Amino acid sequence: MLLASLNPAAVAAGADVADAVRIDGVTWSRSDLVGAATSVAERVGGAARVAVLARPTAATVLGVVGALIAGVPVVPVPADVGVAERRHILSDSGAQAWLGEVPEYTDGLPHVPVRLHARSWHRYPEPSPDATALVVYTSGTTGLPKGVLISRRAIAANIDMLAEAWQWSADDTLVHGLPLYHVHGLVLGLLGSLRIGNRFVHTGKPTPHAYAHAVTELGGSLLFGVPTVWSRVVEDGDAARALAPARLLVSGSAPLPVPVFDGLARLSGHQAIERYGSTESLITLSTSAAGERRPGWVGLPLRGVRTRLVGEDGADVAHDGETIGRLHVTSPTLFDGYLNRPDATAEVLGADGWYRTGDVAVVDAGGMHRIVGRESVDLIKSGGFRIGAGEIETVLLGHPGVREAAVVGAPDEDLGQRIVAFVVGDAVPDALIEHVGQQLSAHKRPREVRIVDALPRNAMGKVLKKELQQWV
Ligand code: MLC
Ligand code: AMP
Repeated sequence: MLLASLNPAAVAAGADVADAVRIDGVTWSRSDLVGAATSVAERVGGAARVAVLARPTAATVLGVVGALIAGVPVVPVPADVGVAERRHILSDSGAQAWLGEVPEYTDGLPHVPVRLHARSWHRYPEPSPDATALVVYTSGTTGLPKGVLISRRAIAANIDMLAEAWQWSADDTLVHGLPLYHVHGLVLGLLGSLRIGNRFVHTGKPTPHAYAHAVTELGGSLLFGVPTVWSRVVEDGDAARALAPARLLVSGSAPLPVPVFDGLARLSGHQAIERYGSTESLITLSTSAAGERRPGWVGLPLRGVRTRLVGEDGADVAHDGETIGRLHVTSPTLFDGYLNRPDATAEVLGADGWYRTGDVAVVDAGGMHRIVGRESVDLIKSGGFRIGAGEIETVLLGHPGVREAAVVGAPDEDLGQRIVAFVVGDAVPDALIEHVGQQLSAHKRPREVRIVDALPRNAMGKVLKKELQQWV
């Protein structure tokens, strides 16, 4: 069973926990969560797919868990989504209803509210492990985000692999304040907790104070964050020291800077676990609770994962800790393709079952991996969010005051990278930032728009992004 701790028979037999899930001021016991989510399942059963506006609320938890109990794939929609992105996600995914919170614009879809106090004790058969659990939209270098088909089998396998690596057990209290529309917060954080049976605390925003409070007041033991979260914890100092009683601090979704790793170790006494993955592959590499944690390195393949480092000529490169190659992975956790996009799927997922991650890495003789960067400058990671330069450029070009646009990721101490747009035209920068937020998501807004006379281009007319990065 995917959400093993929610097995109704076991819960009815007494396997209950009074504070299984805490989110947005609501605390669910495990039996209340089973009863309420099953009542949601009864209302969506038979739907092909449902959209959930994934704000960090109890309604989102019920919507996701209820749909999973009924075997209905969930399309998590970013909490801060804009018009164009929302329309694309709804039409591309074929979602038949909004489940959970009422979005501001329903785009003509029916809305199925969830009732926090309703209960049902109906028993649903466990859906096939091959069935799609989630369709998570994620950015490519160009175009609108693609729907990644994630099976129930992949999620279950990933959580079990991580449980082994991190000695993650029902005794843990997992804490995070990350979005519930991406793998990190949703799959690992929420679904992981409901599979393992540990207590789950969502802090709302992942502020240093909230993390410290969750450890000191709620017994938080296993803490998840993107590097921006950990860097802000270190900046705070007191918050970092307050994390000392925790068991494990885990960082992922973007590179954890070495000074942040060192700062956490100095202040909290914890060497953070670093793990690496993607929406398409789930988490494939990690350091472990019992093994070496090396700043700047993301660890070893999890059980069942194999990796290859491929050189320019297509041959494997040496595992000498220095030679850089393209990272390919194969794993029981890989996605089942991009929804409606066999072309895009074939570009990254070979018939041989290897996923071309788009990241470049080195591996040392002991199998430890270091992520060196991405193959494409057009995939930006900002605050742990994956953002395509192309989708922002397309939206900018849709503004009447923009003739040409090019977007780059500039190095940023807090966010890893920050989005900077170079524009030829007569638009006002703030209006363009606002325009992107309205069309895409708030977190895809450029931090900075620079109006320039011309973009640097090569003889073929292609924008020289590497050169633009020097202009920042
Ligand atoms: C942001 N702001 C802007 C702006 N961008 N204002 C004007 N113009 C812009 N361009 C505003 C925000 O709205 C906010 O306002 C304030 O500035 C601070 O914004 P911020 O710097 O972005 O910080 P914050 O909102 O606190 O967000 C930081 C963060 C967030 C770390 C909480 O980036 C985050 O949740 N990241 C997690 C992403 C994630 O989960 N990725 C996992 C992908 S899965 P105000 O008013 O709100 O303060 C994956 C697989 C794997 O990668 O391996 O895990
Ligand atoms: P996403 O699809 O949002 O899941 O983003 C996946 C990408 O995030 C990966 O392909 C990497 O580029 C990056 N990433 C995730 N974890 C790490 C990490 N620990 N170190 C470096 N990059 C990471």
